[in-house]
Amino acid sequence: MPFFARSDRNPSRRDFLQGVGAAALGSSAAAALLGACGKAPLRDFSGDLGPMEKRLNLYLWSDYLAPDTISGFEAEHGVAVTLDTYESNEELAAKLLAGATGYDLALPSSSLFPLLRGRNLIAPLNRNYLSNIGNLAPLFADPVWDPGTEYSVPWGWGTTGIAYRKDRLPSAPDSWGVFLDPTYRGKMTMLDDARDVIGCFLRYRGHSINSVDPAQLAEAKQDALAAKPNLRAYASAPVKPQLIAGDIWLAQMWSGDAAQAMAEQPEIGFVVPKEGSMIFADALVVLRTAPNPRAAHAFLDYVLRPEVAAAVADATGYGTPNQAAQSLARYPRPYPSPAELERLEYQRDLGAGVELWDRIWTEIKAA
Ligand code: SPD
Repeated sequence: MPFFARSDRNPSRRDFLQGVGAAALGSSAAAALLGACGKAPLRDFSGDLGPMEKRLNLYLWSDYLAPDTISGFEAEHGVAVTLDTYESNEELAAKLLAGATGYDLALPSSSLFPLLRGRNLIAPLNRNYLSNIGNLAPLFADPVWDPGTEYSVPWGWGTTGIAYRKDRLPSAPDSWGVFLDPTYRGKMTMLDDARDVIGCFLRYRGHSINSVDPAQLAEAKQDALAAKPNLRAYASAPVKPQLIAGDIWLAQMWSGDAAQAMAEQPEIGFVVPKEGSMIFADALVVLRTAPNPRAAHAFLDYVLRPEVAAAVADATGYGTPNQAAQSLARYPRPYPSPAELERLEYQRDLGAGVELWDRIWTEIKAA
């Protein structure tokens, strides 16, 4: 099955944040910067965007830029960039659904895209300002979540696997079942992400990571509950320093974040378990309330340049959707082969099943 290429679509996206609510709204440095919730007009950016604004406000996943991505853009365009970061799709969506304004660009994962689109939170791109959009690989120019890249510019892609300390384990872990084994109790973490935790236990039991079958989800929940006492925490980006220091030996992790840790600590390895795993893509979107749409489009066009995209891929360890960047990257990550794709599943919209997933995740976290 193709993974990023358009194959099937499920437009009946439900709010996967039901139940997350205001509790998920972390305080952010941007709070002071941002305007009153929900007061900004929903704009259309199809016409002339006028002169370049002096500011650009980004809201992105943490650790997802090259050191000079922002400074290079600022120097070239005379625009002052503000960067705020988040650690999960839930955090991003909760903030946007609560009506936060002031941001120009955000970087959701493809699995979140239908919700943002369905809620009219993101605007179609104005291609008159995107001279470099043709640099995208065909696989990403017409992706399943956004046919024709009408609303999004793919940024990076990766897989979910297990990062581990080679110097602490006798051999590489090869199964999601390692988290059920108390041998490494207290030395393991899993991602603070429902799709990844429940998804991996679904795969462990031979099911799809996108299953909404109540019986299969009940099985995955039991596994997650059985694994929980063995875990130090559910943690995403913050676990990297602990893995590098040797305080954590096994961590469910996204491939790029694992590559960043491996660059600092050669005793770290990364595997995709034999049962298979998930593959994801993250893509930049322009928010309907963007106060600086011209600068937002200029940034999109800037990061679509091969050399800028290659630097991002090298710095973050994630694959680049930019075909022109592949030959420039120092550490190119080839797109998965058909054989690899048989073990990887693209995270899809859960439809109405999102309510059950959300309830199960809430119960796992509360246990
Ligand atoms: N540090 C950047 C992390 C990006 C991870 N995005 C993938 C989310 C998959 N659920």
